[in-house]
Order: sequence, then structure tokens, then C-alpha cells
Amino acid sequence: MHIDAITLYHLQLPYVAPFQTSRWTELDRECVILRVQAGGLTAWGECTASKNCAYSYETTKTNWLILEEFILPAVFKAQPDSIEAYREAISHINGHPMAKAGLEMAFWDLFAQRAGVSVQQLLGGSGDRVKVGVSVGIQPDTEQLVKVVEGYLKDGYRRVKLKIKPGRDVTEAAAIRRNFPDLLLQVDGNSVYRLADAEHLKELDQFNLLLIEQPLAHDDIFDHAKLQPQLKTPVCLDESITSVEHARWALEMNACRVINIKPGRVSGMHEGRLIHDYCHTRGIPVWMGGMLETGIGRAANVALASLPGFTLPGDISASARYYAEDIIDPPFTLNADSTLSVPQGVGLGVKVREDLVKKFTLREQEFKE
Ligand code: OSB
Ligand code: MG
Repeated sequence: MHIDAITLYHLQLPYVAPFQTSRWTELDRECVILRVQAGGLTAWGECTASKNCAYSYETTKTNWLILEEFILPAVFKAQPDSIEAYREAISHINGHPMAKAGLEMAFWDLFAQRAGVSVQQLLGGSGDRVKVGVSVGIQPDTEQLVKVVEGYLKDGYRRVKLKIKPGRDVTEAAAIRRNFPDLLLQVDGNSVYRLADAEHLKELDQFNLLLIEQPLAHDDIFDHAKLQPQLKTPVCLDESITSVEHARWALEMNACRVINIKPGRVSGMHEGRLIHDYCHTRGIPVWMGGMLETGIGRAANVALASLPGFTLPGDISASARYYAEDIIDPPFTLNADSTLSVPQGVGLGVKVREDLVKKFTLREQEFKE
């Protein structure tokens, strides 16, 4: 199967509301979307990096640069016909997991289409639904936060994640717990705390949280291993797990009791599945993280989240939670049991609205051998 052309789109898709974390705010999703044309088939991928380098050093523009200068030339030369061959073709490139994962996603779509199966089947997932929750950004004040959470509960979400930051973390977690005593609740620090904050973080133990996500530095495992024994709440690592080796280090060091898997952060669904398998055999729960993906990345995430070790609800919400106009048809909707349905068609199983991709594209370029 010859790879004829790969088109990159620098997308800018407005969110329905600003998304604020402990360390940055975003008003729209800027990301690279990829279209691969090969053997008469068209496949799609999405790079998860955004405009800012606050979550990771990667950005929309570095994704584009690394794809253009290194990944695409390697791929046109190697003409990979499997995920393994793709990974081999780019194995000389260090770092830049989100750039690599974006094209890998398109290859999962392509190879699933070639085999006449869904990406879910190609990955070895099963079931037609995955449990999901909603990630709630920092709001102007506590009263507003309670209202926003209430709205999501009315929409049908049964698990909520709060973005937390120093100065308001304990009061906000307390307010949400007081208003919603039985809610499945977790928090995400996005690497804003330090080990010296351990005494303060212990106050969160009283709220019966499912987990606290990435409290300490984005590249830290060592201090998390010193923090976890001091907390009753399970620590979940996000930013600092970028490969199955990191997952092994974290578990061997008892730095966390849960791991969040984001295919982009770990260089693709292949590595994400390795982390899943590693944790699953050790009884460590994993869950699917989110990067506010468009419908393309969301389709890939629900497929991977259907592997059996994804026992906690994922950060994979309905299209309408993020976008007035998602770039797929139909958009993802929430089922009454707080699940999203896994597309059952061939490939990613979603129809990409090329007209909307074009409408929200700032820059587009086609690459050939
Ligand atoms: O830390 O999980 C995170 C979004 C962008 C970057 C980092 C994170 C997030 C989220 C959103 O929490 C999850 C979602 O896609 O709904
Ligand atoms: Mg996180």
C-alpha cells in the first residue's frame, strides 16, 4: 500500500467556554490534523499539542515542524505497512511524542480500514460503550463552579474532575463535596505543587476523592514517591508518564496507585496499549485522559478506552461539552449511563466533515514523496 500524500491542517476550533487550569488558559483548540491518502483510502489523525507549551514542551507549531522536517520524510522513504514499521521508521527521532502520535493515529485508521475492521478491533478492545466523566476547568469563583458542576450532572455526567490550584483547592473541593455527597470526584493539579506542599495536600484526603492527578512537577516521579505514602488519596500520574518505562519506574517506586493514559503524551496508541497491559497485569487501574480533542482524536480515545484495564471513567466527554461545531458527523453524544459509544464502523468509524476542517483551518499544506 503506497502512501501517496499527507496533508497537514493547522486547526483553530473555538471552545464553548474558556478552559482554565492551575497554570494556563485556552480559548480554542489549536492543533494539527493530518489526512493520509494511501491505496485509495483516506485516513485521519490528530496531534494533541495545543498553542501553549504549558502542559508539555510541544505546541501546534512544533508538531508541524517535526512532522514536516523529520517524520514525513522518514515515512515517505520507509513506506511503513504496519504500526510496528511506522514506529521503526521514526525510532531515530527523540521526543516529540504528540507529533509522532498524530500520524500513528492516522495509520491506525488506515490499517484498520485496509483490514475492514474498526480501530477498536485492531487494538483488541471490546464492548460498545466506555464510561466517561467531565473535566471542569477553574471558574471565576466557587459559586460559579458549583453551578457549572450542577449543569454537567444535569447533562448526565456521573464523574467529575476539578482543576485545582493553591489558594482555592480545599475550599472548592469542600464545596463540591458538600453539594454532591455521592459524586465520583477527582482533582488535577497539573504540576503546580511541590513536595513541601504535602501537609497542605493532606487536607484533600477528607473529601473521598477517587484520585489526585499530577500534583507535583511535570517531569517528576521521585518526589511523587515521597508524597504518595503521606496521602490516603491515590496519586495518579499524567504528565510525567511518557512511556511504558516511566510507568514501570513509577510503579516500582510506588509513586502512584493509578495511571492516566493519553495516547499523544506517550507517542501513540501502541505505547498507550503497552502501558495499559503493564498496569493491567499488576492490578493498577488506568483511565483515558483527554486533551480536549476534536471528534477525530475522541474516536481514537474511546476505541483505546475499551481495553479491559480502563476501569475508571475517562476524560472523554460529548462533542457539545467542547465545541459548538465538532468536525465529525454525527458528533459524539453522552448516553444516559454516562458513557460514550465506541464507533463500530471501519477505521476510526467517524465521518470527518472536510468542509468544517477547511472552515477552521489557519494553514494547510500537502506533502508528497
Ligand atoms: O491535565 O488532563 C489534563 C486538557 C488539556 C491538557 C491537560 C489536561 C486536560 C484536561 C481535559 O483535563 C480533559 C478533556 O479532554 O476533557
Ligand atoms: Mg491531567
